[in-house]
Amino acid sequence: MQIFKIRKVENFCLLAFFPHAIIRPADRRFPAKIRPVTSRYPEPELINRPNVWLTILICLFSLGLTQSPAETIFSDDFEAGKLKDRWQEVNIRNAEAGGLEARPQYVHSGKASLRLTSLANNGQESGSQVIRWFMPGYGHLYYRWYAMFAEDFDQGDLMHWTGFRGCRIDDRWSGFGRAGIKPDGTDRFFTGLEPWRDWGRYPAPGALNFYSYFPEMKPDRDGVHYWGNQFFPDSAFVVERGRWYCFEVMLKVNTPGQHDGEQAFWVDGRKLLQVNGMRWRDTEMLRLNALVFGVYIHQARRNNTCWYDDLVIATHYIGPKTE
Ligand SMILES: [Ca+2]
Repeated sequence: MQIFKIRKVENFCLLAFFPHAIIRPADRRFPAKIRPVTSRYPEPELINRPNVWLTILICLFSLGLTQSPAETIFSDDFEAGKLKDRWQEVNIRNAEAGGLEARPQYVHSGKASLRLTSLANNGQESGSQVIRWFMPGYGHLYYRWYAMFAEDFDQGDLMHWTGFRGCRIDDRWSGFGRAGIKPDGTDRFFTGLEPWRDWGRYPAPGALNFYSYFPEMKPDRDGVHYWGNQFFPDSAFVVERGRWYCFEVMLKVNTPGQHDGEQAFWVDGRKLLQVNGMRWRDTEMLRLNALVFGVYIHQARRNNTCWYDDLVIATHYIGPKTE
């Protein structure tokens, strides 16, 4: 059974971490189009009625009949090529703020990892992030990765880390931005795995929890803002600095109209939290289709670094590396 809390968050703005959520140029949108059948290949009448096919496809997705058996949809061990070859957004301001890491003590396997640093910014927000989409999206996914926080990591109080996002299948940016606003069931959902210091109760980086946006989330005490609602294991898991962990997160979307969505996370192969009964969405137009790796700190007074390696995103449980 999870402990459910509402985080009181002041004076922060995710929009700065996701600048493209503010400026949404037309070329970043990918409207779903139904390609008309050409006269070159005459088709039966049914095929000339794309709404019928669309309805059938949506029904199949609803019934889970199109879910492939077990599929790895993306992986990155950060060994080859450039980050931009595999991540559609690389929001790393300069070399100091992150990139591929080759120093062996900061690599989990092979010869390279990903380093992300939140640069000191006079107590103002600061972050580095990479984003990978998998459009149009999935209904049930896991992502497994290794990560290590620097020995001197100390975010102060508030930060954001990694997260799955649900965007509309016709707008891959719909899941970004709008911090403090409750999703309406058709625009977005989000769940981050994050360390939480609870205002100094836990040593940096803090205790792991889900930080989630969904249509039934609870408001802040001011009754106006909706900051991410937090889900904790029964026993707090406080992340240690300077060592690698294997993390894994599962998210299952709900059937529209039902509370059958889920989320769960594991550390080093041990399941620490399972949350059932989630209503993430009210339409099939909203699916699980983006992953963000990032280090974002609300009041950045110093540099804070985290390393990532051996990421796999799959339709099945992955677990720690065995070789
Ligand atoms: Ca590697």
